[in-house]
Amino acid sequence: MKVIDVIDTHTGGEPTRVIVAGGPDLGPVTPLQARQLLREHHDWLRTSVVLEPRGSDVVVAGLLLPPTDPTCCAGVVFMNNVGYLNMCGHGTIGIAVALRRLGRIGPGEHRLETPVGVVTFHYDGANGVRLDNVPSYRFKHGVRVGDVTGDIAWGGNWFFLTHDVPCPIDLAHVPELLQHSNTIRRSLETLGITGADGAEIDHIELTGPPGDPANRARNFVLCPGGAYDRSPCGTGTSAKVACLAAEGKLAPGDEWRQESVIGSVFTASYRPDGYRVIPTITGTAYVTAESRLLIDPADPLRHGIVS
Ligand code: PYC
Repeated sequence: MKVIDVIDTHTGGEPTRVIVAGGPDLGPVTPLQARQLLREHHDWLRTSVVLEPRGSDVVVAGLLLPPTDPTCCAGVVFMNNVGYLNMCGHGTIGIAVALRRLGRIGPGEHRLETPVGVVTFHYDGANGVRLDNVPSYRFKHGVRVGDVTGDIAWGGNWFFLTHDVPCPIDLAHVPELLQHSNTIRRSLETLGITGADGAEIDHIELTGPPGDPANRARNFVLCPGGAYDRSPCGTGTSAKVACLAAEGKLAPGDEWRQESVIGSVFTASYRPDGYRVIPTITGTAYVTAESRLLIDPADPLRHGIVS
């Protein structure tokens, strides 16, 4: 029987399953190297942990790694139902509270290695995390995709962001929001519209008015595997503030309160970094379970329901 220890958390409703022990021995590798090794040789870990029957399409997992940079508290590789992410904002907030649960960090500043660079975060000792994300930027403005117009931006993942939304952004309209965002994603592919260096745009972010007037906007984010983000999406909110900065609609240090489709909130701001910005994202995460996953060699679905 193979045993994998996980800590489950949620950040604004979006789950992160933190893999603490039981993964393959990858040696002293960076998260970028680890991601390649996992993709090529150990994808069973992702499919077993994330896919049904143990997981679901919504789960993002984060494999904890020993840091290769001694100034970092850990390394991480994020993965979902279809593959591996570059960076994950809600996941980083979940990782922080899981590291606390493990007794590996206390309140204060910490650094975390990810496949797209080191991110720093401030942990408040309870559930609050303030994360300085990777440098983010608007790549293209006013891009026409079928019936909608939007921007392409990098926030640690590639996003197409648009205000052209055919219905209110709320839970009652999730089927229409999924259909609309999936249509945009397919059109981007068909039209050959990409991020920098031909990178696939695998996140679609729809923006509308907030439900709570204390907030600035509400979003709906389609993730690469077809699920929608229950949180306001850390990398998506980073892409959003990069676009607002490029338009001159948000000054450095000013606060942007971003609501998700379920009404959970991240607070964001940024500081300039040349042509890019460093977004700061603040949110809360809670531990929901500490579990031991068992992989029985006799189980034909031991590595998940893989399509
Ligand atoms: O919070 O960055 C994020 C994220 C990416 C995909 C799901 N959540």
